[in-house]
Amino acid sequence: MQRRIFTLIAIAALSVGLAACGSSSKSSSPAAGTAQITIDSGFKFTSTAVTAGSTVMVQNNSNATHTVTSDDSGKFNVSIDGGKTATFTAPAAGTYKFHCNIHNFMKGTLTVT
Ligand SMILES: [Cu+2]
Repeated sequence: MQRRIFTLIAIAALSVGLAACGSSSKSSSPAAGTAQITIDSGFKFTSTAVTAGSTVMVQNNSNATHTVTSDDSGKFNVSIDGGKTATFTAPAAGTYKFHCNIHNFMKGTLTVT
């Protein structure tokens, strides 16, 4: 009985270790300067095509906070503080129109292949 509990603890510790390892390598993979969506100081989105399921990096080069929010609700929605970056997971292949929730005039399109 005691041995069984020890085994369970060992398995739990191992899976935590694996999860930590997986997340650390994931967060370091998008190198600086490879943002797929950028926001310039003119409140404009620029985007390049991304692959389904990949990590999409958004770089906010303005001083204001913006969001990248899919027009089709729930596909993606991320808020990026001025001068910062944020990431989200690309949805299934398709063409997605998106906007900024804070500035309604800001619109962009993300192509997922
Ligand atoms: Cu905005």
